[in-house]
Amino acid sequence: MSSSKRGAFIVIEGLDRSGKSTQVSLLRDRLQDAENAGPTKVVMLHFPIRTTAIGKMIDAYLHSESELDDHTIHLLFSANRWELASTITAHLAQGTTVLADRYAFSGIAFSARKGLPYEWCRAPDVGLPAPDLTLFLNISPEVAATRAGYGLERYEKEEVQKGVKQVFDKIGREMQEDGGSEGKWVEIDAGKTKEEVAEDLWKAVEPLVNGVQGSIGRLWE
Ligand code: NYM
Ligand code: MG
Repeated sequence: MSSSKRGAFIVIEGLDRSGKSTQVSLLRDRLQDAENAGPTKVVMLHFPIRTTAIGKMIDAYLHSESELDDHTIHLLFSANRWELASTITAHLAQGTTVLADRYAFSGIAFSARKGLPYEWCRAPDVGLPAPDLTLFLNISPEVAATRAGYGLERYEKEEVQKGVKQVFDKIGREMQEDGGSEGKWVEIDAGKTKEEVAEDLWKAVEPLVNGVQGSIGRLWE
């Protein structure tokens, strides 16, 4: 990698049971032994990061061990990203690829679904390191529900996922129209087989494997 390049920041988004976690792991492995590039250094983050003090509060909420006001939990999810922001930036500057399983887009989608204003939901994430590429694993809530059953976490219900999908679709439309500081948004058909989805993801990611030019963007600035 030439010294003028930095690592790429790649985000994978999608509904629960869209195959995200599987695909993120496959993608990490593939990035690590990308042939032409030589081994790529990759760091994988899964938001929410449940090990920090804030992450533990989020985890308790998701397991319904605590009740929190909708605004409060929204801000905690955002704070959980901000506590990793400088780590992300440092990795990118060192030429490491950062692969995130969920990011600010999940934050907006899951909270706006509850009726919180869209702009209010977006505001706390303004200025976070912006992904170069966001891959949205597109699956209908109906198909997702037929996959091995939902877990016991809050939000893992078909009617919730339907609302979340509507907000994700709005985010996708805006990102595709705008093409601004928040990087590229690419939809991947996640209803295909695991292998086909992995192949489609790889096609989108491969151009970034050798790093990217230019400084790190800031979300919605
Ligand atoms: N979630 C995740 C939010 O509601 N807001 C956020 O900002 C993020 C990052 O947490 N149902 C929700 C989406 C999921 C849940 O995520 C846990 P996962 O990827 O299932 O561990
Ligand atoms: Mg989940």
